[in-house]
This record gives sequence, structure tokens and C-alpha cells, in this order.
Amino acid sequence: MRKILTVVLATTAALGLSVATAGAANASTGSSTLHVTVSSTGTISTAHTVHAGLVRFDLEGAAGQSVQLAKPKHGASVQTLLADGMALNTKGDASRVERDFAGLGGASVFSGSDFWQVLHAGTYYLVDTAAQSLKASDVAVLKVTGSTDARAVPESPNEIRAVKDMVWASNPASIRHEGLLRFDNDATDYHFAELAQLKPGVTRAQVLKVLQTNGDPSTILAPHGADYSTGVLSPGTSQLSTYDLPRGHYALLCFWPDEHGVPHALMGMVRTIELR
Ligand SMILES: [Cu+2]
Repeated sequence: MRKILTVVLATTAALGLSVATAGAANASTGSSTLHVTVSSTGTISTAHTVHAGLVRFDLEGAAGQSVQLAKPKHGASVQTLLADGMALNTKGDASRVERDFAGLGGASVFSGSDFWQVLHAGTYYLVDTAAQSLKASDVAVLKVTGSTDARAVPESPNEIRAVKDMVWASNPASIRHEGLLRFDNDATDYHFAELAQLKPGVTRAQVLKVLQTNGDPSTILAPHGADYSTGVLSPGTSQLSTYDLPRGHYALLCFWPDEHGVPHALMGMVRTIELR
């Protein structure tokens, strides 16, 4: 769990992006695909423009990296993103990121990793939140042009949802272990979703105790346990992403910090979920 927290904070810090290759419109689905390549040091490469609408981000590159899509709220620059991300990573201060950027999701990088988001005309940044340190040229700047149809992020039977301030909806009790995961942030705060494989039978209370007492994570996590994380979503937004995890017993957690720098999971934003 310490590793998870480190990754989370690193991810938060990594709100910077960089770019690579070409985007191609897919006429059959009405969505566009953006091929996004992430280097082991956090440089993101992708096409520089894409048409408004539902966009599939096809993530490739170094496993263990994590891509975040962010939209500046008032013309905030890449340098602002890096500075805000630094405040998040080093001090657990998310207030600057939340002031300057909308979080539009993202995903861990692995073979077959994709995520989908509906984009309106404007400027967006893609940043690797798992990188140790980033410079402006690591961040990809994406221009979205044209008008957007009403298409929303597609539905999936594998749906997890944040509600209220920072609570996971209790249903469904299980989701499939692979496929398409829809994450809805119907809560009032920024959140991301992390799935961490637990030892069989570990309860929510046990997970919470380890988190709150800085206990030994090996007492609750499955040996070599699998792990998957979405990007951060602003309130009222959703994302869809591919995932592929072993069947088993998992914790669903959010480590985004509250206004005091305390990760939401430590404040109770954790539940168990079965991957069947
Ligand atoms: Cu949260």
C-alpha cells in the first residue's frame, strides 16, 4: 500500500504531458483514435490535433507509467501544470491542480491499454503522472478542433462510481476481471480509482487499519498482487478504459488528497470488490 501511495502521489505530481504520433479518424464508430506513446522517463508523444467528439487514447510504451488527461481551466500553461503537480506530489496540496485544471481521466500503461473521453474544442495536456520528474517538453499538448456531437462516454456493465464527497457506491459487488471499465465521478470532489488485489478474505476494516496506521501492506495485499489505476476525474465526469487483471478479491481505493493533504482512502474511500 505504501507503494500504491507513492505511485499515486507521483501520479499527482506528474500532471505534465508530452506528445508523439498521428491521430486517425475512425469513420465506422464516429470516434477518433490517438496513438499515445509514453517513455520510461515520462515523455509523452502523440498527434497534436484531433477532431472533437469521442476520442480513444491508445496507450503504448513503458509499463508502469500512467497517463493523465488535463484541461486548463483558464489558459493555465504547461509550466503551471508542472508547478501544480509538484505541489501535489511534494506537499499533498491538490488545491492548485484543482483550481487550474479539470481532470479528464487516464490510465495505467500496459499492453492493450486504452481509454476514452469526450473532448470539446480547446487545448488539453497529456502528462505522465508516474514519472519521477518532468520538464515542459515531456508534456503533450493536444488541440481539439471542430464541433462535438452529443456522444457520451460509452456504457459498460463493469461500472464503478464515486458518490457524495468521497464514497464508493456499494454496487456492483463484482465486475468482470477484464474488459471495459467505466468510472463515473458523481461525487463533489476529484477522484481516481485504484484496484489493488488483496489476500482472500481481507475486509474493508483491515485495509483501512493498515492505511490509517501506516501498517505493513504485505498483511493485506496478495503476493505479487495486481494493480490498476485510472486517471483523475473532475466531479461530474466519466471515463472508459480497458483493464485486464487476475480474478480475485480487490480493494477499490482513491488516494487523491483532501484539502489537508490526507488521501481519500485514509478517510474511508475504500471498499472491497470481487473480480470474476
Ligand atoms: Cu478520491
